[in-house]
Amino acid sequence: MTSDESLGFPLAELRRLEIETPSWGYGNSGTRFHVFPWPGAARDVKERIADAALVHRLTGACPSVAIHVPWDSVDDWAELRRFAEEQGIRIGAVNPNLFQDDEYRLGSLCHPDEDVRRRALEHCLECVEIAQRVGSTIVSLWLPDGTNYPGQDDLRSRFRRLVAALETLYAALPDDVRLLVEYKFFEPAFYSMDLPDWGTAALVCRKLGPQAQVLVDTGHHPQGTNIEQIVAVLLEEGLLGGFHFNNRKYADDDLIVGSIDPFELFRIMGEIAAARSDPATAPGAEAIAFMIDQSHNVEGKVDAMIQSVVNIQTAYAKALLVDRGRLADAQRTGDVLGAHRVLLDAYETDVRPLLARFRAELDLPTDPVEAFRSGHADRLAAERGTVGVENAYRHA
Ligand code: RM4
Ligand code: MN
Ligand code: MN
Repeated sequence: MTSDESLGFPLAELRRLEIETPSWGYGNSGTRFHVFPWPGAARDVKERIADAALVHRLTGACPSVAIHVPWDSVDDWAELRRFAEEQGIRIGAVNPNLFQDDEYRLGSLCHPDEDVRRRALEHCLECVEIAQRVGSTIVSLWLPDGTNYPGQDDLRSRFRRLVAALETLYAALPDDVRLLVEYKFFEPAFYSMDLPDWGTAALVCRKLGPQAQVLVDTGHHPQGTNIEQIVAVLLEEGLLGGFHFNNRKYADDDLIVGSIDPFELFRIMGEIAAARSDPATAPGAEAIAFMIDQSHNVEGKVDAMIQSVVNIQTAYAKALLVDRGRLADAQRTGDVLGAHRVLLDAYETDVRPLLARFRAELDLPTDPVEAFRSGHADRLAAERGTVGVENAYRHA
């Protein structure tokens, strides 16, 4: 195998892009209408971790797996950590679940009742402990709280409760653990969400301190939002903690990354490439946690995950090809179309040969999606069978 440095630019840079996959993307999932069972889909946490490890073996780019508590809960976390390590990966972000309990009808950390708020906070604190036991440095918080009707609750009081809860949580973080704060503009609540947008998340993180940063889920914005500009501003402010990559057409669709709008993915990765090459923003850009948050309702699980990884690498490879010097010149001289064409030049480059060479140099299959489909899919289906799912209401 070639050493990373000898790969040269842009492959050495591409080699440094590590993408975390989510345990929940490997099991059966669906919409609120139905969950279609998939042959060979993972049935328990160990199979989910094994699938994440397989994705890493086929792509060389996914050395960690995010877990959801309690979906992935076990009695012995140290044993789960060892299991992951034996498979060749580590456990990444720990995601608390504040949305699947009857008492969360009116919210969790922002609930009007103090007892419910306390229990929600205790669950988050438990996740901080779990992070330490599994060797993770990220607790990733998505808050489903909100209201459905004007007047249902007092918006300022809810914000106050949110800040108070997060301050307690923040105080419990060990020095090497970051709290990533995810936002979402609607769903499950429809009138107000307590963390609706990047601005609110950034404000809260600023109040908390440097270990709190914003998590951008690409599916959590209103139609037409300029996500790359959010990314640019957060990078400039040292507040971009990580991503949940997926793609959407209308709502929080959690589709394969880059499947609907590959140009948007390129523009986002372009901001990251630019920030990594700028000494002022490089340290923050190096620490971004690139995670996929995707679920597969009508397609296979593992190959869809690999396709997302490949699409992110493709977008990043193109972003690395942007001629930054020419772009800066065009921008300085006010050459609007010239500047735009510099981006198009990179975007329209066929990077498939480059990526094939990259994978060959690393002794990886040149087409990892195909490698799974022809070499592993049938084996997993034979081993695991096709298992139906009772609960069709899991997707959020
Ligand atoms: C949310 C959000 C979270 C994910 C849940 C299941 O919409 O994206 O990150 O964990 O769904
Ligand atoms: Mn998410
Ligand atoms: Mn989501």
